[in-house]
Amino acid sequence: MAVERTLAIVKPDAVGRGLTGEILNRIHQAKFQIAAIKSLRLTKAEAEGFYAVHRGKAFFEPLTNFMSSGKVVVLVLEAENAIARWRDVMGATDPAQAAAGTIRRTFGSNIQMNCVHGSDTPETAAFEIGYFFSAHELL
Ligand code: FUP
Repeated sequence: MAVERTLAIVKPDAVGRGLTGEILNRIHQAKFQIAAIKSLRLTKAEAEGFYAVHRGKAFFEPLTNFMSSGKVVVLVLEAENAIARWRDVMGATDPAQAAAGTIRRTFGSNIQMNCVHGSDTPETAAFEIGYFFSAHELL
C-alpha cells in the first residue's frame, strides 16, 4: 500500500469550541504524520472555490457561509491509505449516521457543523492540498 496524502480541515465549529487539540490528538493516535499545518480564515469566495463541486446545491450557500465564519486549521496528513483512513476516523458526513467513536459522531452538531473535512479521492486530495499549500510548504 502506497503512502498517501490527504487534506484535513478542523472546521470553524470545532475551532470555536476549543476542539483543535482533541482532534490533533486523534490524528496522532491514528498514526498520521502531519506533513503541513496552518491556521487561517477563508473568505467567502475561497470557501466557494474549495466547495465548487457542490455549487448549485441547496446547502452550498449555508455551507460556504459557515466555512468562512471563523478560523480553520488546515492539515496535510500522510500515511498508508491516508484518504480512506482519515475518512474512517472522521465518520460519516451526518454525525447522527456516523459510527460510534468517530470524530463527527462524538463532536459533530449536525450535517453542516460536523467538525472536520477530509478529501475523498486522490484527485480531490491533490486539488485540495494545492488549494492551501505551496510546494515549499509540502517538502
Ligand atoms: P464529506 O466528504 O463527508 O465532507 O461530505 P460531502 O462532500 O458530501 O459534503 C461536504 C460538506 O457539505 C459536508 F461536510 C457538510 C456539507 N453538507 C451539508 O451541509 N448538507 C448536506 O446535505 C450535505 C453536505
